[in-house]
Amino acid sequence: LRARVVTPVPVELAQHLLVYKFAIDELMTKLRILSEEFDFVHQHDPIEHITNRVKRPEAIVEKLARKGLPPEPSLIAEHLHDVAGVRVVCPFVSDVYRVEAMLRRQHDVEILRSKDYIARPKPNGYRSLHLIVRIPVFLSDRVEHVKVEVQVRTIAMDFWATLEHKLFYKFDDQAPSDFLDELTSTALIAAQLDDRMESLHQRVHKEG
Ligand code: 0O2
Repeated sequence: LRARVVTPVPVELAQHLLVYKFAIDELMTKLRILSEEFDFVHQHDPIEHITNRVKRPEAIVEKLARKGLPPEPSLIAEHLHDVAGVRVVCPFVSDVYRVEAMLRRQHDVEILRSKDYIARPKPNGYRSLHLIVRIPVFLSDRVEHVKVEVQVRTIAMDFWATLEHKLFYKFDDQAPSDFLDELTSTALIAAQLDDRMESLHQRVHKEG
């Protein structure tokens, strides 16, 4: 078992995190509307499912410490991009870019950063589209512009990333190289599966 380092969390930090939950709520509503409306118009839902999480306060304090920063709530907005996280799982690769395009068209969603690990997978084979977006959250006395990390990926990418995370974690970052090679080769299989499913999807659209 991994030894857990217990990190003290200031009370103000927990309170500060509420606005990240609201940002997730806003974005979830936007994504649900896009999913339902696109399905209604095109008889195809580009979103299979969506999950979300607010980073645990302990993990925030640890990440700030890794960057050499104290656990000050005022430092979070500038230095951490993934306090609020939304993961959108799509049936096909074309849907990943469709979801991105639909988000880009929303005037109140600013896309601050985009990393395309599908076009350029990580060396271990990890694929996903990562967006850092900023959306307004209307509070009782002010508007806050809050960052959310959005990971958009296919079912196959999600399957691989979820299992890779589980398997890698067991080795405490010290996995043997043949194990890592095998994991990377399974990522290629997932990518081939996505390509073949995409071809079938295109065929259904042409012939259907
Ligand atoms: P968790 O628990 O998912 O939050 P930054 O966060 O911006 O400082 P970086 O390196 O720019 O760091 O982030 P990156 O690589 O764009 O995205 C980090 C997140 O992507 C990770 O969050 C994972 O969710 C996911 N991810 C990136 N690489 C891999 C990978 O090789 N395997 C798996 N399974 N997931 C990956 P966290 O913070 O690690 O964890």
